[in-house]
Amino acid sequence: MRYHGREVDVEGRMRLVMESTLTARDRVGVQDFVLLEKYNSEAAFIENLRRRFGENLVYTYIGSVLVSVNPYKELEMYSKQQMERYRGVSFYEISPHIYALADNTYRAMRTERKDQCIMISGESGAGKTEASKKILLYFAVTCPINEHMATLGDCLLQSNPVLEAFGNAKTFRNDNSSRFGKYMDVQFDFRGAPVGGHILNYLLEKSRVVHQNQGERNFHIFYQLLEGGDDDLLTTLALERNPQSYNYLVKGNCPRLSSVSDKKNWKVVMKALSVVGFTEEEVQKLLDIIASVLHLGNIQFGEGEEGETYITTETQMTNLAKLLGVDVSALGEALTHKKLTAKGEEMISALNFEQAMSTRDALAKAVYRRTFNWLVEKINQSLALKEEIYHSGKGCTVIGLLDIYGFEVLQHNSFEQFCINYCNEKLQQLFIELTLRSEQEEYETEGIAWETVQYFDNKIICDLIEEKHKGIISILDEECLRPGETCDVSLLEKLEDTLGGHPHFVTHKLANGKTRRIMSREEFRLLHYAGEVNYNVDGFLDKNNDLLNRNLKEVMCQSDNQILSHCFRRKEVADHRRPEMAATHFKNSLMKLMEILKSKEPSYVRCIKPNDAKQPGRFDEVLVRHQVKYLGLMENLRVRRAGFAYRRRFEAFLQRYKPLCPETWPNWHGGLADGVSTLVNHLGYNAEEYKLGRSKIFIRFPKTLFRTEDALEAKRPEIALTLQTSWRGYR
Ligand code: AOV
Ligand code: MG
Repeated sequence: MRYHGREVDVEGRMRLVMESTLTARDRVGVQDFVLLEKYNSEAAFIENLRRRFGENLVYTYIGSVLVSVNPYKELEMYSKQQMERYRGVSFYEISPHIYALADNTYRAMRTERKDQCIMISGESGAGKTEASKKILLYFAVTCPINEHMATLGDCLLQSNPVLEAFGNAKTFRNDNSSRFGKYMDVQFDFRGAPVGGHILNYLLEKSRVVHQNQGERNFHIFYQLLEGGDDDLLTTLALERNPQSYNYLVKGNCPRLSSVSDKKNWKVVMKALSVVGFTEEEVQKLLDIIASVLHLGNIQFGEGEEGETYITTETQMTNLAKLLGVDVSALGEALTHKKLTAKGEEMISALNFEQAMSTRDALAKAVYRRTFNWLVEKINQSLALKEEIYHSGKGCTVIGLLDIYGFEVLQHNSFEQFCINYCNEKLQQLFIELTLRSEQEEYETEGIAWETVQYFDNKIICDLIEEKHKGIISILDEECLRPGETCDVSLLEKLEDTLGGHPHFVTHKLANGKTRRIMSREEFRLLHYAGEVNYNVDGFLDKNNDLLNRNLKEVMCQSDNQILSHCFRRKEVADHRRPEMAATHFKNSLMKLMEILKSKEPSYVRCIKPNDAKQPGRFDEVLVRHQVKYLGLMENLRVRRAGFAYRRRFEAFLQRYKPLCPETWPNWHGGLADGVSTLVNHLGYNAEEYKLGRSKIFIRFPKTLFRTEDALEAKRPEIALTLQTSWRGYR
């Protein structure tokens, strides 16, 4: 924030701002909400966001948290020159930027030698993935290079187009929506050069492979292949160019996007695959699989007189088996029959029409999901830290980047949205825990009495979902395991019995025995931190069970496509234990993720979506207010301001203001705390205005600091030289 040509930051540091670095445009509103005069007013908060958004100033701080509003247009602020501008400059010295956050995190890692993580959150389409890419680009461009890993930066960057092609899709909310969660570690050597990377991926939304809602699309790669692949390639894969010829691509009725060129992206992805280290053969095998999924969707069944099913599309079957690298008759058999083991004996039973259709879809989903996991594994091999660096004894430090799928409410919400929104609850919970905790800890270590800020703690919703025995996931698992007839509706009844009356759980049943008309009998509603969502239980049990018939697995593990034989292992077929259910597996992987994040020093980017139309220049206040509310930004601000807006280490404070007191000028020879005390007494601070902690002075009101700055300004001619050295020297 600017004050008489100086900038004051939240840490209580104050420094001169070169007039040339901040233009008049940069000064629109306040660039740190902490400096809002009416910091308690949501209206003032939103007005500040709006004004800055109007000037394309899409970034604003709340202390060290970066708030970002999606501009929905390319801004000229991400150039290499801009990166240079932010390099090594203190956080608050120039206008807020994602590069400033990246740079600050990087330097904190280097100077404190502590692992960092950057958590990016916000609802679907708010700009998380774009933010994470910009951070990665910043590291790739500005960090030194380790000569043993000269191409690592490229690999890190090029992993993105690959993962996006296979893991992103157009949804109602976002034309490039991440349909998987991603946590990426970037490892740096002792000189700060990136030397390795590792990606953890979370629950790909595989149901999209076989079904898309109206106006949505399947994963990008399918359309890219059909648009961009040359004629020879398509002939080898026995594909037609028109996406509408494929059952798995027609449901959303959205073959093309105005915002995306599938043809151009095809080239980008093919190039990226080679940069990341995929061999030509691997790419060929990968495309065989992608094509096979399309063929699989076109396999049709007929029904015999006795209810048995048979395959009616023989040409497709032949193409399919060839691409999957499996025996055509074995595959046909496995798509129409099920192998059961009862009392130690194997039995074969014919599938009816419905069962055959869902078996076919289950295979498509399994093949796609496993191939996606293989992709991530492959990328990880390319990014892996070289042994010699690992063992060089000088230890690496890490910056983790978390970019997950954002909170989403669709017209029809199912198991996938339930998992996605649960994941967002967990992340919000961590934000609350860490922002409040770290603030509280600072007051505690400094011995300062702290005023509690009231906030909504979403732990109650996390518990509702994940608590042992009585949480939704536990009940879901129980229903999946219960012998006898279970169905999605019986699940809903069980949920009602156990959770009816919970303040965040609602169904059509009212407490007085009447029914709530506006809700269907197949839905339950969760009152999430970010809004209400109705989930339709249809398909919950199947999706959670996530089973693939054993005879299909047997066929697949004999594939001569190396990727598939890697994805379907013989030992899995031999293992008769029941694998973890999908939701529980997800829950456990999220728990691990939370531990990883907690072990690192966190920074936050809070992304806001300005409108639902995906359009530039539109700032929908109602929508923004809702996000400001549920992201807890006002509370975040209040916590930052609770009592003390600024804090500053004794030595820095003394160094800067010592010219204002004859006893401390030019040098103070006593203890630091005494020096600061002498100085503020001389300046006439009253007890209300400040507190001395153990190593820092805490100043309650901005005006106190402004007054002191004014005094310094008045003395400036005398002390110009000292000043310059003091602010430059400080970090
Ligand atoms: P998300 O990651 O938060 O949604 P994205 O990062 O994919 O959202 O952003 C959605 C779209 O908004 C992008 O495709 C861009 O068109 C635009 N956009 C976002 N940030 C910027 C920016 N800084 N500059 C220009 N355009 C931007 V999801 O993955 O759906 O939760 O699951
Ligand atoms: Mg995303």
